[in-house]
This record gives sequence, C-alpha cells and structure tokens, in this order.
Amino acid sequence: GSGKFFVGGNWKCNGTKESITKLVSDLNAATLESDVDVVVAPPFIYIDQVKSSLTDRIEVSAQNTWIGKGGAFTGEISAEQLVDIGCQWVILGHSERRHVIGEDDQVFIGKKAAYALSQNLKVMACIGELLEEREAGKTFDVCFKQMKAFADNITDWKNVVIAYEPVWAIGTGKVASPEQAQEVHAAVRDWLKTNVSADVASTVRIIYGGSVNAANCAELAKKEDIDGFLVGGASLKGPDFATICNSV
Ligand code: G2H
Repeated sequence: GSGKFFVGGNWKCNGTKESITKLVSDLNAATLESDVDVVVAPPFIYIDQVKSSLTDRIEVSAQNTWIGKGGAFTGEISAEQLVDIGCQWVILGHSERRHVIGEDDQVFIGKKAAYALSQNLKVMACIGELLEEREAGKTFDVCFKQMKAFADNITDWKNVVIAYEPVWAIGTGKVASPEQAQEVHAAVRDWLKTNVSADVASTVRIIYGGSVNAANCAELAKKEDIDGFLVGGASLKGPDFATICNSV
C-alpha cells in the first residue's frame, strides 16, 4: 500500500441532531489506532455541530461542493464556506451524485476538484463502474475515463485520496472480493504511473468503498493496493466504524 491507512465515513443523507450527537459521542469514546487517518462526512447542515463536538483526532468532510466561488447559486455551498466552518475535506464524484443526481466528469466533477483544492480542501475523488459496465468488460475503461477527468484538473495530488467504489457494491451488501478490488486498485495505480507520474502512483492512497463492514474489512485491508476504505452504511454505527478504522 501507499501512505497512511485512510478510512472515511460517508454518512450520506442520514441523521438527526439527536442521532448525530450519539454517533459523535461513540466516535469520541472509540480507541483508534495511531497509524490511520480518519475522516467523517456528515450532511452539510450538521458539519458545524460535528466540528464543535467531535475530537480533533477525526477530520470532517463535506459530501459535495459548488464548482467555484460562491455567489448567486441558489441552494449551493461553496468551498470557501466549508473552509470557513473548519471542514477539511470534500467527497467528489460519488456514484450517487453521478448516477442519481446526474453530475458528469466534464461539467462538474473535474472543475469541483480543481476549485476545492485551490481553496485548500482535501479531496476524496470517487470512481467506479456500473454492473453492466463490469459485465461488458469495461471496468478499466470507465475508471480510467473518470480518472482522466480528475487528472486533467489536478496538478498537486498530495491532498487527494482516490476512492474506488464499484456501483454494484454500493449499499447492496455485495462487497467486491479482495481480488476484484485489488485488480482495479493496481490498474488505477498503473494508469497514474503512465498518465501522471511514478511519484504520484506510488504515494497516492487508493481506498475501496462499497458495502465495507466490520466483518469484511480485514480481508480487504490485507491487499497490497488497498490503502483504506470509504464506508457508508457501517459508518453510522460508531463501534463498527472504529473496527473498520482499526483494520489497518
Ligand atoms: C459507497 C459506500 C460509501 P456503502 O457509497 O461511500 O456506501 O458502504 O453503504 O456501500
């Protein structure tokens, strides 16, 4: 693997003030290994609550951001605003934004990455194929095309973590096998070597997401090119999330 193990918790559109108070207190009470970076991504409206109650040991991420500077963009949240409230990260290109909301590589995702990085937000850059794309043998093509949209917009990769999340494994309980995940992670690292640089290929962290839980994380974590996880459902339970963080 590359760099320090990294585990992100993507809370998606879940939680209430009350449930988040409980989750934060469970996370504050958890014992986390020192050699893992831990980040949680609450819905925008709870970021402030989480920032003011969560231990600094765990960093905080948004799940999306506007493509540029704030202004007359009704309903959007800018990178400047996220930085202003102490948010350190943003998840970009998540499959739910690509496939449910319709964000695309060219218009949105690449530009968002460039702007977020320019404002000193760190980025979890998500890629991943649909089931029909995998079945058609297009997994690498799809992932490389999504990687290119990021690479065309990123000059410095030190604040970027890549998350490989096969869409067929997201929220379905059908986790990718360690071999399936490893195969794509290695291919993405190889793509980076050819298309960006050998240095970026060997240092950037590539994390896996899609139905990761406390029971399947240890096997996945053993694979050479799996540098951590992006966790959805299981990140809503503090003790399970801590177990996944400690699978380093
Ligand atoms: C993939 C993942 C978190 P889950 O979306 O980003 O969700 O772990 O619920 O499959």
